[in-house]
Amino acid sequence: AQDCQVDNIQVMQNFNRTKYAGTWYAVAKKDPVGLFLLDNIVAQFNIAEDGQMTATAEGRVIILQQWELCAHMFATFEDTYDPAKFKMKYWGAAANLQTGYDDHWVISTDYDNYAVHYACREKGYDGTCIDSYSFVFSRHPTGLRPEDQYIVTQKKQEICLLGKYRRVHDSKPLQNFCFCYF
Ligand code: DAO
Repeated sequence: AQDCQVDNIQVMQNFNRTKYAGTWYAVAKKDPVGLFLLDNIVAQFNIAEDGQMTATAEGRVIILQQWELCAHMFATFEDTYDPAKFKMKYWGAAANLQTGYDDHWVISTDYDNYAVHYACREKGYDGTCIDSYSFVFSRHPTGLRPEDQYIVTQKKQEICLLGKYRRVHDSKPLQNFCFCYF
């Protein structure tokens, strides 16, 4: 059983950022307080020659309570003592989009099919997370393969977020909404 202490969350062992690079489609998301990215979320991770990780991402957002648009986001990652734990600075291509500085932890990935991401924005006095968000990513725009469901469900449970995700890949066909492709 897990104690839900943020400090005790197990992340990916021997994380290899080069194998993680490339395109990931979000298939499920646990939202933070002040939800931003709704669905049709695609992230592209890049590793520079000096090893620095950056990302671009796009997704459907609603700004000013009514305007639906495709947000184009940028992120740079700072390394920490753990190769699977980064600090992520992010901002939007347009001024009305969200900016921030979040954790970006890779909980589990096989690099070729699935990845489970986690970010805790605020820890409570008891050490558990009171404002987290998490993406389940797939390499495939069609979603997770059935054989990856078990490990993903197990990881959701380990980070104490089982049952808190919504599906985000099929609310609108990817090809029809965000056409600002990489
Ligand atoms: O959608 O409510 C939310 C939180 C996510 C904000 C961060 C999005 C921009 C950076 C994406 C990089 C890859 C995950």
